[in-house]
This record gives sequence, structure tokens and C-alpha cells, in this order.
Amino acid sequence: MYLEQIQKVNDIKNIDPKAYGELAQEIRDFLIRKISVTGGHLGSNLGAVELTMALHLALQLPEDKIIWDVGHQSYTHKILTGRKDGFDCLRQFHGMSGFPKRKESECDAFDTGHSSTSISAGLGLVKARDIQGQEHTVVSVIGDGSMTGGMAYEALNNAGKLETNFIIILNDNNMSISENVGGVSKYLNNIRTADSYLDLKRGIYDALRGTPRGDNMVTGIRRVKSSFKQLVIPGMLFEDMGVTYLGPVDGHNIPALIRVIQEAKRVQGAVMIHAITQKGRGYAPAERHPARFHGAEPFDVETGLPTNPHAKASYTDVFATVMCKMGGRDEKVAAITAAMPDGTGLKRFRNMYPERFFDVGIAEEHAVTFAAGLAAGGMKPVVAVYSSFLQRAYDQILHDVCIQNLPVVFAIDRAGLVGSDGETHQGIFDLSYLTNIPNMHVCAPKNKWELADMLKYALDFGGPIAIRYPRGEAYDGLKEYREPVEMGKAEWIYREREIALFAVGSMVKTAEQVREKLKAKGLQVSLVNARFVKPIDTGALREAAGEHRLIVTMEENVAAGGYGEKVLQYISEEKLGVDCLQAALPDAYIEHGNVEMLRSEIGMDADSICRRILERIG
Ligand SMILES: Cc1ncc(C[n+]2csc(CCOP(=O)(O)OP(=O)(O)O)c2C)c(N)n1
Repeated sequence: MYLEQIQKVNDIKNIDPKAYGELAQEIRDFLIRKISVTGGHLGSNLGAVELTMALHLALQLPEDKIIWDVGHQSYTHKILTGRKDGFDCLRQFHGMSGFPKRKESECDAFDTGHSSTSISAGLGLVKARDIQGQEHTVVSVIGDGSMTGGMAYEALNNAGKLETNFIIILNDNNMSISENVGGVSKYLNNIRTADSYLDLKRGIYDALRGTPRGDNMVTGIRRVKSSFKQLVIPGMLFEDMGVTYLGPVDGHNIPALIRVIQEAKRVQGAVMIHAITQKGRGYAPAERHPARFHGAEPFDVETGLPTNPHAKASYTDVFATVMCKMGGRDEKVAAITAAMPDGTGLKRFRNMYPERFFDVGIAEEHAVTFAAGLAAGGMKPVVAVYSSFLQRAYDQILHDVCIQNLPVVFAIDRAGLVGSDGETHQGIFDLSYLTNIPNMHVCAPKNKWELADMLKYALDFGGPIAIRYPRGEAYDGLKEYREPVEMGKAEWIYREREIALFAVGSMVKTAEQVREKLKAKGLQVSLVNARFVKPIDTGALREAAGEHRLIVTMEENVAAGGYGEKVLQYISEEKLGVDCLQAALPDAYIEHGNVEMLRSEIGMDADSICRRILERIG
């Protein structure tokens, strides 16, 4: 067992090179076994085993720095830096994160979670190194999917001028979560498959290297802008930007990878190593279904099937169904995703209406402005996106959609706590960052029927409107409460006296539990489904203020800029004279873990909220 010999960083350097293959196999077996229990990003990690081993062999950590783009592929890096034991509680509350964390290890150079940041961050680390006269190596590892994000090119544009060493490894498995899309993907694919001209290139280079001053000529050729170069030098897109291109190299061949990394270290300037890898490598179900094993739920190792299949429909499923229905009714309805056709539920829409479906790559900013263009051109675009990734597109929402008051619908999935992906992925800011934008309207459904009603309403609304709904099973309670959706109107579910609970979206279910608990103590409790967070229903608040002594707002969003703050402000400005308690998330980044556990930890479960209410009313 070679894996047992890996207890801390650089232990891999004591392994006999002849055993690298066996170690790689042991790492794969370990990852499959552990992730089958905890869930996690299996496919990307199985594809990056040799690449990570080669990096650890060619570099000296922690002095040298590796920045993992997205960071979901850093599991082998965690194993090789002494964190093997952490896999028993991977992504669990107080357990090891599924992403690089500087607070977790000095070998994690930069925290990631969102895509396409690694070249910018790496360039920053390079400049910090140079200014301080240090000499370590900095390597950014970025996937071909992440290379569809604009920030990667902003960074390359900047790195082209660099005169000191900076290594970028393009880990190209020809997949994003789903199939990679777009011109860059096609470009990389051409390099990958153009065997004939690669052979030609290799032949020319080898011949030149054999001649006096041949090396200089190879360098010379790289710099010549001619049709000859186009013919023989793959990666010239990068070369023309001033980034030396090395590759393509087999990303599962450790000696070849080490050689090319050593070569790259000698380049003065930014250098890109193009490594070809296979997503899910070594585990047949993951090789066959790379999208399903990108972020896997716990599964049976033998069959690859989920251990706990979801019995009930998720909000994503409901969204998917209604989108297909609405796409059939109205030919103006279009759907846009930033590389998440599976996650957002748009796959069926894509199959039914391919001409009105757009996967734009991991490019949320572009997705939003593109949607604005579609809307300006008379379409009814729906941007389906996770709450935390939409953070990227704040200016596009404000500048391109809302100033022009364009009818773009934002279907915001994974709003609220998402659980095991942790602080980079929690969708707990959208109510704040959306509701401060003029012309934007924001609503949240209490259950699956309301999501359907809200989506239909939004498509006919005629201005910018966002619907936010959580990850996981759709609530199927309160079916009988189905008043038509009306802009800015809340829905009274129970109307009593004393305490009024005003709950947003996912918190309506929790509010029902809170109400039961308070009623068991003999209190009278009303429950209002807020429905709209912008505009808030001031009429319902006025009515509630007259009939209750305490209004409690409940939302799965940070308190700052959220629903409760707006309610408090209104009550105070209008001197409604009713006490108000705000149940919202703290001003903090919430770590990974089971959502129920997180809720009770931060006081957002029914018991905690109940306790606070009882304290408040004495
Ligand atoms: C801004 C942003 N949008 C979406 C995602 C979701 N996401 C995580 S990994 C991934 C695909 C990345 O593909 P690639 O870089 O090729 O890495 P691979 O998983 O193929 O190894 C996506 C879309 C994200 N992390 N960040």
C-alpha cells in the first residue's frame, strides 16, 4: 500500500517512480470508496490524479503555490498534503471542505469555489512574489470548462506582458459539468484531434533541435507570425496573447507531465501547459456518465446508482416541467444557462426547443446581458442560474436589464443554504443584491404549485423579475392555498391575533412548525406567506400591525438588505407601533454541512426561532 506512505506533504517524493501507477490506482480506489459514502465531486478528481501527482513531484510545497480553479478537483491534492483522514467527514459540518481552504492547510494557496478565477489569482501571487524578491513557482490549474469564463481571458490578457515565470495548466477533459460548449471548446478540440499537424510539428521541432542553434529556431518559430506558424503551432491563440503554449500532453502520463512542468519552469513569462485528461477516469460509471458524477450524491460502488434516490420532485424538476409547458405555449419563451443545463433543469427544454435554448458556458455576466439583448429584441428570456453564481452578474442585472426595464425572468435556483458545498456556494445574498436595484421585482414561492404560478406570472409580467427557490425537494404542503399571484401581494394563510409570522419562500414551511409550537403554548399566531420581497406588501403589514403585538419576519438570506430589514424600515417610518423580530442569517459566511444542522447552528430552525419569539414576548 503506497497510499499509507503518504502522511504529509512531499511524502510522494519518497515513492519509487516505478510505483506511481500503483499509487494512482490506490488514490482512485480511495476516492471512489470515500465519495460513494459522503458524496462529492468524483469525476473531475478521478481525471486529475496523475496531474496532481506530477505537480507535487515537480514542485516543492508549500513554498510553491498551486491555485485550483473552482477547486472541486483538489481531492488528490488534499490526500498528498496529509488530509487523507479528512475524507471520512468530507463536506460535513465541521469536517473537511470539498474545496481548497487556506485555513485548512498551508498547502492551499487560494480559496476557490466559483470558476475562472485561478489565472487572476495566480498572476497576483506571481506579482507579490516578484515584488518581494521571492523565487517560488506559481501554477494555476484551470479546466476547459472554466476557460469559457471571461475572467480567464481578462487575466491572460494581463499575463501576456509578464516577464517572469507563471505556469498555467489547462486541464482539458473536453467537459464542463455537461458537454463543454462554444468556440474555445471547439478550438481546444481541434488541437486535441489534429494528430497530423501535431506529428508535423513534432517532426519539425525534433529536426530543428538536432541542428546547431536549433533550439533558438524553435523559439523563433514560436514568435513568427505567419501562415507557417498557423500550420504547425497549436495553441497560437495563447501564443498570440503572449503566453507560451506547451502541449498537448497526455495528462495521465506522469513522466511526460513532470518533463513539461520542468520545461515550463524555465520559461520567462506566462506559459500554458495543455494537458489532456479524461473525466471520471478509472471508474466505468463515471466515465459513462460524467455529468452525473460531476457532483455525485452517495452511490453504490458496484452499480454507480444513488444510494438514496429522491422520492419527491425538486423545485428544479417543477421549474423544468413548467418551462417546457410555457415554451410550447409561447414561442417567445427562451431559456439561458451558464453551463448548468442539468443543474438548473433545462435539459428537457433544450431537447424540445433547441433553437430557443442557450448554454453560454460558465459566463454568468454574458448570460444576463445576452438575455437583455433577447428581451430588447422581443423575446421572453428566462435566465436559470444558481443564486451564488448570479452574484457575478450584478452590474449586468443593473446596467443591462434593469435600467432599460427589460422583461428578463431570473429563475434563481439553490437560493438559501445549499449545504455541503459550503461558503462559496450558499445562496444567501440574492434578496439583498437584487432588491436594491430599481425596477427589479423579487418573489419566492412557498411550495411547488406556487413556483409554477410565479413562473407563469413572471413570463407575462413585462419587466425584470426574479423568482428564488431552494435546492432539493419541493414543499408539497399548503396545496389548498393558491390565490392568484399579484404583484407585491402577500398571502394570508392563518389569520389570528398576537403574533404574525411573515415568512419568505422556503421559510413558510418552517413558519408552520413555529406556529404549531407557539399554539401549543396557548398563543394566537397568524401566518403570512410574503410572496414578494420587492415590493413588500405594505397593506398586509398595516393590517397585521393593527391586530398583533409582534411581527416576525423569516427569510433564508442574510439580514442585511433582506426582507426583514425592509419590513422594519416600513414599520418604523410609518410609526405602526408594533414590535418586530427579524429571523435571518447572520453577517457571516456559512460553512459546509447538512442544511438541517446548519439551520439549527445559526438559529434558523423552528425551535430556535420559537425560543427567540418567546423571549421577546416575555
Ligand atoms: C461562476 C461559476 N459558475 C458555475 C459553476 C459551477 N461549476 C462547477 S465546476 C463546473 C464545470 C467546470 O468545468 P472544468 O473547468 O472543465 O472542470 P472539470 O469539472 O471538467 O474538471 C461548473 C459549471 C461555478 N463553480 N462557478
